[in-house]
Amino acid sequence: MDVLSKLGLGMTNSGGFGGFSWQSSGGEILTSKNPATEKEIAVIEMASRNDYEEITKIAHQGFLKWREVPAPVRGECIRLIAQELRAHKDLLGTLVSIESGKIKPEGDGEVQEMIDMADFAVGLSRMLYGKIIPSERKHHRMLEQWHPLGPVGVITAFNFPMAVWAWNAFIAAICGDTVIWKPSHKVPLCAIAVQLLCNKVMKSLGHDGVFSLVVTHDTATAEALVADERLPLISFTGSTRVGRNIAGMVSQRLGRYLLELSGNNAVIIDETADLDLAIPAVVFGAVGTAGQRCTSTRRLIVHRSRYDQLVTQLVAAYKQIPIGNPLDPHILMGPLIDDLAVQAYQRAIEEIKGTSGEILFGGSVLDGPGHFVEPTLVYAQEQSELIRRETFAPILYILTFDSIEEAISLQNDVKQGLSSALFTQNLRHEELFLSVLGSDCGLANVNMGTSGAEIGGAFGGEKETGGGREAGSDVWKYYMRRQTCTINWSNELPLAQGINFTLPKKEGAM
Ligand code: UN1
Repeated sequence: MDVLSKLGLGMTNSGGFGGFSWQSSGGEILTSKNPATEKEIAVIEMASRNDYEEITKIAHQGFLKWREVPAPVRGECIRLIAQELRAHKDLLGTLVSIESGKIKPEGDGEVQEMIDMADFAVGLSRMLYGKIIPSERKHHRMLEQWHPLGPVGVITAFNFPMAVWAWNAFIAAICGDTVIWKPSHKVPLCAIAVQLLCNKVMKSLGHDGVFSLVVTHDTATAEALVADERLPLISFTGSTRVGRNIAGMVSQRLGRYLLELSGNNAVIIDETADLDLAIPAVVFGAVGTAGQRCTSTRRLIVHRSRYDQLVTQLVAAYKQIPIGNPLDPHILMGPLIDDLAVQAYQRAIEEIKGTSGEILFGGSVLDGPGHFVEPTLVYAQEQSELIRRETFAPILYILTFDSIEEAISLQNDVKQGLSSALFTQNLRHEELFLSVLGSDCGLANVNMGTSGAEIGGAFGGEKETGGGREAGSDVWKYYMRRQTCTINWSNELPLAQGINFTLPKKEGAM
């Protein structure tokens, strides 16, 4: 395929990459398939357990050198990587589309997210500030400084096959860490293409072992990575179920973890909301990426007085959503990732039919080839167990409310806490929603949807979403170790807290 060869991929690829060379020693074969056609794209030789060992050694040796490269020089490497990403944006966006089923503008958007992240990291490479803290002791200086952490394990999900790695990897790299990436085995080619591109730049600059890759669907190898004491930080994006296991394994060795897990995001539409803003935001949030973002809108909490108007407009909008080949510029919704995802969608639909839920639109699996389903609207009388679970599919549950307090309480009454949004023109509602009495999520938006966050903010959520933060703001601190230093430049040894600890004078001493 043209796109593959232009990105340096073949029909057979190695899934283990450490330093500048492929490490795969003829492991098991993984087939990458296009979810829109179910046709094979290419095959990958997965990294074996031995390959993993080799790769981790390289990443560790790489770290010992990379940590000594000045941070702004590390930033310059990322700036040059961003140039390559810009030059290959169209090709990479197409590959995202082919392998993950995202529509092409979203595929391109994902590459843009990597570029934005790289630009952010370049600036940050000159701003890894420590603090000078006033010491209580005379002629003492106290300061905080930040050191690189080590090789970092980054485990990513299929739905953002490139960007989420960049959130972690570019920040980790400017912090002086090296990175071992275990991508979802559902989208290995995206990971291999990005590795090739980044390491081409790193090789030209002579920095070996900064970005490594381990493609595997072998649980034992993945667990070896999570349990590996050589990796002080494990960053994981995926389900709460798997995240819980990872947290357990990493805590066991007193390592550090950064989790970005399931979401169950709601949009509240109050009695004053501007529906011209709300409708497109809700449709993008619920239908974009075929409902397979952790930030996808899954619940719509609407004031009773706006329900009829809203549902009429939403159903009209849903009827117009073109579903099909994600590379076709007219298409707005592509396929689900695989058959398992279709089955999860079907199970949820069956459960709705068996309860008080009413399907207002959609609810069917479309004929193959490809894992296509209809975007689905469901009226729900109450927030049932089903609605409280995250189903990674384009199903939107609509609930009604009478007071803003009730709406906020419904929105918070789930175990997940990633993203939330309120559409209103009422200042009091807006302030309440953003106050301590308001949304309990990591992301809270007003007059815009739940998905499509910018990279500059810290991204992540509370409760079962895992508590981690990735991408912008000050999340770089996760990827470094903090050191508090106190320097005494006096001729005395005063103790903190005014403790007097005077040694008895030696006998006979003057
Ligand atoms: C995810 O689905 O794991 O805010 C990440 C968004 C994207 C990132 C989603 N920027 O929707």
